[in-house]
Amino acid sequence: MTGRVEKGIAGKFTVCGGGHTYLCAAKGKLKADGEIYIGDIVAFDEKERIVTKVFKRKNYLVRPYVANIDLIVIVLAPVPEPDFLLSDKMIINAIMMDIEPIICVNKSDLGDGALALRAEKNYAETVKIIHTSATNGDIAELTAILGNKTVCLAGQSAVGKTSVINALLNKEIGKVGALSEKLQRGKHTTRHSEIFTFEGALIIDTSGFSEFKMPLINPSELTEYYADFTEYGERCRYKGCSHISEDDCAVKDAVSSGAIFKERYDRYVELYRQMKEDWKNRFD
Ligand SMILES: Nc1nc2c(ncn2[C@@H]2O[C@H](COP(=O)(O)OP(=O)(O)OP(=O)(O)O)[C@@H](O)[C@H]2O)c(=O)[nH]1
Ligand SMILES: [Mg+2]
Ligand SMILES: [Zn+2]
Repeated sequence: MTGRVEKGIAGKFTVCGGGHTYLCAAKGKLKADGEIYIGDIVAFDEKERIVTKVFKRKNYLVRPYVANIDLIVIVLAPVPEPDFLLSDKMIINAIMMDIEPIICVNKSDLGDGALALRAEKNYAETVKIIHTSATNGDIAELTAILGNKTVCLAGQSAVGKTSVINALLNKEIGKVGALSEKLQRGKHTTRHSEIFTFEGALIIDTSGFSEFKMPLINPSELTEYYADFTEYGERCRYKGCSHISEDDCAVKDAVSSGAIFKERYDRYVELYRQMKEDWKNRFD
C-alpha cells in the first residue's frame, strides 16, 4: 500500500493510507535515523506494518524535518524576542527548495503592533505576511491560505505554532507550553513533527528551534534570494556586484535612501560574511 507518514516517534511511524492509519516500523536501511521524513510518501506492508520504500520527495527541509511541502509558515511573535536572521535563513532555504515561505505574525493580541510593522518593513516586498492570534481565535488569515496545500508551521519555540493549530482545529492536538519566566524563551514543548488534516489541507506542527545551519552556497549567489534587491541591483556599476564593498552600488544607495530597510540589508551583509567563511572552508 501507499501512504503518507504523519508522525514518527522512536522508530515507529504513523502512516495514513487508504483512509486508515497504521503504526509501522521501517525496513532495513530505512531504520536508520533520518531516513524517513514526516510528509514522506511511502510504500508499506499493511499486514506486517513495515515501511518498505520512500518515494522520491518533491522537496524536503531539515529544520524542521519534513518533506513534500507546499508552504512553510514561519511564525513570529512579540515574545519570545523574534530572531529575524533565523527567519531570513528559513526563507532562503524554502526558496531553494521551491517551497513558498509565508510570515505569520502571531500573538497579535499582544503589544502595540510594532512587530507587525517590523515584519512589514522587512518582508512585505518579497513574502506574504499574515496575522493571527491563537488566544483570540483569530486565524482567518491562516485559514485563507491553506486551500488543499501541505503546510508546515515552523519557528522558534513558544511563538504559538501548536496554539494556532489547536485554534484552527478547535481541539487540543498538542500541548502548549509557557515561556520560561526568567529568559522569556520557549521550552521546546512540541518534540515531534505531526501532520493534521484541516478540510482539504494538511497542516504540520513542528518543534521550535533557534539554530539553523544554512546549506552551503556560493556567497555570490546569495543576492539571488533577495528579490527585493533585484530592481536596484540591476543598476549597480559592476555586474555581479555583491552589494557589500563595491563602488556605485545601487543597493547600498537604496539602503541609504531608505528604499531598502537597513536592518534587512545589515543581516544580508552578516549572512554574506558567514557564507563566505563557509565557502572558503568547504573542503575542510
Ligand atoms: N497572548 C497570546 N499568547 C499565545 C498565543 N499563541 C500562543 N500563545 C502562548 O504562547 C506560549 C507558547 O505556545 P505554544 O503553542 O506551545 O508554542 P509553540 O510554538 O508550539 O512552541 P514549541 O512547541 O515549544 O515549539 C503559550 O503560553 C501560549 O499560551 C497568542 O496568539 N496570543
Ligand atoms: Mg508546539
Ligand atoms: Zn551592488
